[in-house]
Amino acid sequence: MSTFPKGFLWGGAVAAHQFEGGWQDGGKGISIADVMTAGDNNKPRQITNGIKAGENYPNHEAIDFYHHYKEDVKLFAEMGLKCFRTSIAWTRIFPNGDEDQPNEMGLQFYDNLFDELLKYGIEPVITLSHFEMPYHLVTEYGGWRNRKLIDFFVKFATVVFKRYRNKVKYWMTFNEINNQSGMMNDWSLFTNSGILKQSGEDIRRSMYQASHYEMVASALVVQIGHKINPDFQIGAMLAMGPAYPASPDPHDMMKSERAMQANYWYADVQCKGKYPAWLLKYFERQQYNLDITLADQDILRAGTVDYIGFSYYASHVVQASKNETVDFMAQDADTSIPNPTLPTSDWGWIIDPIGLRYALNWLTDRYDLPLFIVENGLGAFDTVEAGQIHDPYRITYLRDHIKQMALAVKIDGVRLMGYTPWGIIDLVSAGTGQMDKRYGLIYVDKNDAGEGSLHRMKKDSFKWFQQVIASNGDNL
Ligand code: P53
Repeated sequence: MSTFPKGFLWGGAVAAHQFEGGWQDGGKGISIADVMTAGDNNKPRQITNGIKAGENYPNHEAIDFYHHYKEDVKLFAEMGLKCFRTSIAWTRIFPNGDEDQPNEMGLQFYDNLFDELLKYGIEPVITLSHFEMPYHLVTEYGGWRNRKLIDFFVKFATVVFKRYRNKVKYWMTFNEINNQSGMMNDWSLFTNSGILKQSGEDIRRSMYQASHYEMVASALVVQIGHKINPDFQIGAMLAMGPAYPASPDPHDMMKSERAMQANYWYADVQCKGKYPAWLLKYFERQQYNLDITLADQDILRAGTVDYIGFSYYASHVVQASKNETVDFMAQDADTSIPNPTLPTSDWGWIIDPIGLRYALNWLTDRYDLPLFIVENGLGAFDTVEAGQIHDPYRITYLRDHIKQMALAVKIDGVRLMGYTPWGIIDLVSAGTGQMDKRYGLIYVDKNDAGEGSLHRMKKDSFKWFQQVIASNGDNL
């Protein structure tokens, strides 16, 4: 008997803005991803003030899935995928975000896509908001600083819940909602919340306020979704990267605990329906006076999620600085140090399969909910040799993580719903805007400069994953 339950959701994950392209097709509006330029390992992506001539905006065309979806879904079916995680581009449905009526052509596109998936028995798994909100909501409303965004998001979610109520069962509200917690860079506040720092702004306060509105919006749509279809499974979505203490020094241990609290309080709110005590104390000390009403608190309590979806790429090591204060916001990048016991990817991400088992245990202990690994994978350079792509490094990465996942299920009793490796097909990197940071099991001929035929090719990892799925994870 195999380790994984019957019906385990083996799949693949992407996000609309990173692979669809067709940025102006079918009445689509401009999203925040459409104003981000290409960067690389050393050069951050720029967020431009609108679309500027002569800039390279990699998400505009991406891999043009919009016009290749039939061919690509056929490949997913050949791989044996049981599910496919993508997002619905908000700007296809509400191009500016504040319209009264949805855009029928956008709705039709996702009908076509879901029908195509269901034709092969592939279950769609849908993220409502994955770093691609309407840009208009940034310029006109200040992004998620503004309470009005709750209404716009709820309207969008309600429209798609109703439209796809018989086609989609698995949903997630906000992708990696906790990315912004560390405010490591401008990127995470912009992609999560459509916030660009204004001069004189207390950006931490804005981050907490925006996060609060997002969690209220999330809790509202959980309730609305369950009314529309009681079978809906609506999850949170976290970026999970456990923090390890740099040494047995209790200061380091406390620091790593703080880092975890500061990163995962979103899950406290979304799973338990209320803010953790330490954070309320922090708000008080900071005299933030956030707009958190009693009605909001009722909504949060009534709108807890059905499961936790999460991404897992890497773990982190944190070190207490000298004269550590009692400030719980311990997420600044300079506290993160290398892990001498583990290798890293070409982009410097620590490779730590056991950390995945740790994450599965930690989340289960803390929230006792079903878990869904909705992103995991290796961003790497691939080379095409005589029409083939040999990617043993990617196979090793995925295999080692699946082994740990199996232990978590078999030995630890973790309730795991599925596993969807990130970037099942090569796509635009969210962090760097690159094409050459490849995650796919399917290769797409396109490079960082935007050149290439867009031709698709199976990598060695394609065949490997096909047999993993066919054996329900036994044949690794
Ligand atoms: P890229 C940072 C840390 C953890 C997850 O990332 C992250 C990021 C963003 O860099 O994002 C998730 O493309 C995200 C995806 C993204 C993927 O990880 O920067 O949900 O949209 O593509 C991989 O290599």
